[in-house]
Amino acid sequence: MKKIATMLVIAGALSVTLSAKNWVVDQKGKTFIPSKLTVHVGDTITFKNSDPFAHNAYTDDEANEFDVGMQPTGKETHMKINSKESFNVECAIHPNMLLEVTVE
Ligand SMILES: [Cu+2]
Repeated sequence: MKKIATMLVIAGALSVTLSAKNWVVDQKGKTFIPSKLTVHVGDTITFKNSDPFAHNAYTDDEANEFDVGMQPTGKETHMKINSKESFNVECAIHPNMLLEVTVE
């Protein structure tokens, strides 16, 4: 009986782990690639920087608050989706950069 309960706990933990996805967004040519993402709560987004200069991705959304700060070439940063609220990510250095994140 105890063994079955343990197995159920493991199966439950596994399904949570498998359903959370990591999405990769590159910053290249002063553009977020891709520029649109559809994600779920619990997912993470990895921001890369392939440009030869720094970026500073951030969002004003309060529920999914996030500010990378200065991100030099080659450095990766991560954000976790905490709330079911769609938001935009912008770059504090390059005002034309826009990433639209839809949270389902
Ligand atoms: Cu930038």
